[in-house]
Amino acid sequence: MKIGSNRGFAVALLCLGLVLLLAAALTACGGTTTTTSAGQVTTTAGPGTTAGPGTTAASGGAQVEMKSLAFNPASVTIKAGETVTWTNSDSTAHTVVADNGEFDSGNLDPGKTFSFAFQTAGTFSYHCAIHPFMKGTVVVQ
Ligand SMILES: [Cu+2]
Repeated sequence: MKIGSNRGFAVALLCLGLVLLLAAALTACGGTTTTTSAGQVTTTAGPGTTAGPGTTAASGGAQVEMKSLAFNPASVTIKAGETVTWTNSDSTAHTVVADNGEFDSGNLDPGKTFSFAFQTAGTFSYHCAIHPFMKGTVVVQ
């Protein structure tokens, strides 16, 4: 009875050991796979549009992207005193010029930004001097 008991205990220990070993092996395997795919996803998504909306929410005012020969969004609404920042995400230079001449960014090469603070309420139309068909509107409340 004493021998049988010891033997059962040994078998139980062996089983436990095997289970732990298996669990460790599975965990290690799963962990490696997850890390690899997560790293790839992060690298791919990095230069994407994820940062855009986050920046917009944090700064107040508004962000406008110049991409594919267009202002995006074409119309933004802000409060008086807030700033609109234009970012050239295109592969060619653009400008941001108020139709009423109130502001003129000059040439914005790819990657450059231009900001303008709107102090008075109203609707302000602007365009790109290089591509006159690029038009946008800032509504200041
Ligand atoms: Cu342009």
